[in-house]
Amino acid sequence: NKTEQYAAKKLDSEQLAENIKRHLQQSLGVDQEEAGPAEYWEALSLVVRELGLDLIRKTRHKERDEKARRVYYLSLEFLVGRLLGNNLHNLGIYHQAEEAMANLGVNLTDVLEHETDPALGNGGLGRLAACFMDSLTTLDLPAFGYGINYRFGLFKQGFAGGKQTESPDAWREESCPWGIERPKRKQRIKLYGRVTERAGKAAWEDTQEILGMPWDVPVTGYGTDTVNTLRLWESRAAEGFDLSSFDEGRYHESRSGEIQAENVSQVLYPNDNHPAGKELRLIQQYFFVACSIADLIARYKRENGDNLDGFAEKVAIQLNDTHPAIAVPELMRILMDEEDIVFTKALSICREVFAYTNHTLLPEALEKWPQNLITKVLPRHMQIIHMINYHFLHTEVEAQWPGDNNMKRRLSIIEEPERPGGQQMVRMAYLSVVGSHKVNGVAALHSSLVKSSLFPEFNEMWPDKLVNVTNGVTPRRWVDYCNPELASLIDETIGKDGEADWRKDLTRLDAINAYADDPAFQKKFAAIKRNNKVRFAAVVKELCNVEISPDAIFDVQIKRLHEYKRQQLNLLHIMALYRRLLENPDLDVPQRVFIFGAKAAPGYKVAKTIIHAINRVAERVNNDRRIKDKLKVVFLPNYRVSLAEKIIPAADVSEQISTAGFEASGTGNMKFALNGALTVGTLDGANVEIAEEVGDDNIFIFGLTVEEVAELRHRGYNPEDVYNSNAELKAVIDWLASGDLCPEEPDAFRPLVDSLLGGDYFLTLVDYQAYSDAHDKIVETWKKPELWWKTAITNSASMGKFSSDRSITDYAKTIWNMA
Ligand code: 26Y
Repeated sequence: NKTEQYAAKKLDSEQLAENIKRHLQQSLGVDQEEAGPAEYWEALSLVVRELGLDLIRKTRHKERDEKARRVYYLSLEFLVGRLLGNNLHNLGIYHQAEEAMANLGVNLTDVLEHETDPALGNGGLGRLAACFMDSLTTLDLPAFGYGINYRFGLFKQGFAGGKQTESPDAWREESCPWGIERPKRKQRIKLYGRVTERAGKAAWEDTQEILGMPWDVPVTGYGTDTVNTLRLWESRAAEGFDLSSFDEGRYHESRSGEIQAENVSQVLYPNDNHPAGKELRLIQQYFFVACSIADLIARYKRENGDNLDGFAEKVAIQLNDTHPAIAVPELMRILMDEEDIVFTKALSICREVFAYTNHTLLPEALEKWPQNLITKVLPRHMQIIHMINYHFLHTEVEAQWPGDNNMKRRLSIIEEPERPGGQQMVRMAYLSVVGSHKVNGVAALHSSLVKSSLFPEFNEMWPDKLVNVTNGVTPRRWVDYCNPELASLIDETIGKDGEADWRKDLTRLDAINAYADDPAFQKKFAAIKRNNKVRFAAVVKELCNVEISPDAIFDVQIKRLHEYKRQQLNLLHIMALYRRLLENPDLDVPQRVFIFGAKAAPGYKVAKTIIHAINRVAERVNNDRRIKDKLKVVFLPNYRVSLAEKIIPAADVSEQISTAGFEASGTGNMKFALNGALTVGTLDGANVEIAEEVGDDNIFIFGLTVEEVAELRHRGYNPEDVYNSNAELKAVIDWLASGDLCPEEPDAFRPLVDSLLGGDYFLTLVDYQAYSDAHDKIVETWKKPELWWKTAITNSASMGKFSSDRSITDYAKTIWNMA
């Protein structure tokens, strides 16, 4: 059977040790005696990279022979996390590597901690792309990921007086053995310039050019020899770039603001769900899209010859949100201007090739670019967008709603200004829908809202276009690698060989449900959770200098800071718990620790205020002896993938408390439940499906539903009414507003208080009491350990659906036509 045969597994610890020593000496130039954990990390990474590159080559040969369709996943973000440990696990040589290191006198766990965690993404969307690459490879699907090799990843977060500080994340400075440059595959792309007509054809001229240098990262899968490529582009100045514009005296006013080539791949925009609308961001999008499309066309031609007739059969391109949507006019441009294919045929090729995933319904997160900006940076693309729009409106919309100009205006890819003097805007989501054959949401509820609220007219025009693919997470990183004790317990209980391996078929976990009531199994499961909590408590001590007891309930909310995710609801409730304890210090309640991790977009004022407030409350609560350690609050700085790997296995309670209708899916919710945490959550995103899988008794659902939210908004809602009718809520808001928590800046929390009392768009106050009641139920359950562990085990055992392998299989079947 295949899982036993794959190549890397044949390496034993002695061979590994030899290879490590060879790289120490020959690649790093250090003697064994001089080497510390950092050098060992690099040497072992080079060994694994060697293996990876060898397998990439073999994968490429195999794919060339099989001539199957390939999927190209285009994403501005790949939040891959640390790679060494995960690759060792996937390749099946973790234990050999551990032994090899031990024989060399070093501890592998220490070595792994020396890897800088690449933060090439903001949050959920970027992490999903990384889980998908893992699954594509594990499932042996021919795939490339295309993105940007940012020099600076997401900023590093610190706290000063409880406020967020940001510093640059120069993650490659240390050394990054994963990527290898491929100068042979570099691309040259154009920007700016103008379009003229030559012999009846469009010519894009007077352009500036930049180079894209590909940087390949091997992506391993579990139990397979397949290794795919994550190809990240780095921008470079094309030689002559500056000189030629100087010579021609083209450095006049309108061009003086232009960017330097190297700037393009310099920094990841730190906004999650809120576009900055900057020219450089548009250039980033076009840069990586143009490099990727040129690269995949060149590959197609190498393998299939110059005729593009069979292109759509061999190529599937998935757009990770609208960020790479400029790929639609880019492929059109190449097909029409360079391959002489007529417009209608080019459009039908595009539609067969592209599919678009929507990750958000937040109106402010939907990308729109000023038409003038696109005209300036990509003049030919703007023309093509107009051609697509004209065809769409006057042929397709006209056929569906003859003579309905209002409908044409509503569905136009170009949004007309509401006020005179306003700008025309290009709606990137509409461009993506019109240019694709399938559009998917990321959880059942979200996808139904995409149909009913976001794109109802498109759904009427093209009833089969809008579909659902529920998100998933890779069980390799999110159990096997981050929670090895749990992984072994599962192996011991249900077997791990071949078919039985839950790492490859997560639905196998269902067999664990038979043990949910078993006292012996419960004991083992609880012991593992406790070990994880002990280890995590040491991390908290080191990072926050706060002592937390592993016997307390660890209640965790980790995700980007956003008002719709409602960290403020969690905060208000903690403040109330503290007050309850002050009123009655002998209250018979279990110890609780509330744990936060979250970065706020640097320009998002209210989000930053929430961080500041949580930190100030934490400081007060943690230093108050009157409450006898019954309550602790910690906010871990610089939340990132490698911290998530330590937090999630140690969590008892998972906070998934977004306003219903706003969290498209969530993926942290899946990771927590998989690792045996109980969810307190709203009926939002994938929480709905998690509740279906675990059963209503095994999850703490509270709060308004999507329908109730709509109804309340329709009726009209005054937050002051809730504030005045709930004494506890009123007291904590007054406390926040009083300045008591931040005497040197008494108005510090005003923006938060104003957001709550002046509109409360995310209905935090409305859901407060239900949330508090849900927490009371959590405490009741905690007081009955057999019930608690039964519930926790049921959660773990019922997460089979949420493997990213299932998600990718769904994509392959319903969207990529590959399975
Ligand atoms: C336009 C730009 C500013 C922008 C940048 C990043 C817009 C959105 C984003 C990121 C969105 C995102 O991460 N969305 C999340 O995607 C996850 C994966 O599908 C979902 O689980 C999660 O609910 C959703 O918020």
